[in-house]
Amino acid sequence: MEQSSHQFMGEFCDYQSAKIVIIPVPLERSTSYLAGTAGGPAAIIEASQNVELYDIELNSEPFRQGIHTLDPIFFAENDSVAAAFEKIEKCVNQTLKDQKFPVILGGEHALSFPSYLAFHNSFTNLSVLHIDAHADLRNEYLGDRYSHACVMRRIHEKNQDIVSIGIRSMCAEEAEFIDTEKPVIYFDHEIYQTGLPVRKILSQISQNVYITFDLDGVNPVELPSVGTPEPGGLGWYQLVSLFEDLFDQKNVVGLDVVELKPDRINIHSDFWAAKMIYKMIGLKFHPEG
Ligand SMILES: [Mn+2]
Repeated sequence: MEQSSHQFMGEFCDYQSAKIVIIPVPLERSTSYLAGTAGGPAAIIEASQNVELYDIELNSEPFRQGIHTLDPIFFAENDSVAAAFEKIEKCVNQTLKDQKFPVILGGEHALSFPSYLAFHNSFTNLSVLHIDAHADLRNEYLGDRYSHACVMRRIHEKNQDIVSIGIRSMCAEEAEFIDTEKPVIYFDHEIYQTGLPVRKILSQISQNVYITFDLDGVNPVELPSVGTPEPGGLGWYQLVSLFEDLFDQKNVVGLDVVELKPDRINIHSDFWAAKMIYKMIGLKFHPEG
């Protein structure tokens, strides 16, 4: 395998032989507080060059399953939302047609809607595991129905089979929606009290799972490089143990990791994201799992 710094984990595998396809999606159009998520995919790929190929807990080198990194999806400045979303959905759809395990790197959380649509049209019995500080259930935000702040509302319109974890910030409209629609949400303050009830969570998830992972769900002390660093949040080992059981018991069909807003000071955030993605790939293709 040839080395390449544009490849996730620095390991090149041709598309045909790869089981995993990394899709960089530098979408940034509706970020509300701090800008910079367009740089997320490149920062994750750069940081991944320094993640060890060997995983201690898995006692394996997950890259050997074959990871192919696509060129970043190109967005023109005058692309409409519809045009941008179509590019994303098409690209994800192609990888699913080709029987790959897609890993989508954001970019802002809005991209999870078109990405999810590709999975929605390819799988039945599909749940969405949503990790986030925010409910993202607004019907519209600043007049925009396709804002990052509305992404779970749009997904909910397609599929109510959603479990959200780590939520610790939302508006009154969202609270009302939750009261009426009763989506499954594990609020961060509840997790703080009781721990993460992994068994219960898994019992609420269907056999096929799409993960949408907004990195601001993580404690910002561990991972500060996000647009809206909310106090509280999930920790590395909490998430790793959730993922261990999830990947073991369910069929995770793909995932996105979004909202990294890289800066040169908090470079450990990029590393956190890269290592977690590699961990999830390892758990997906674990020889014994
Ligand atoms: Mn968020």
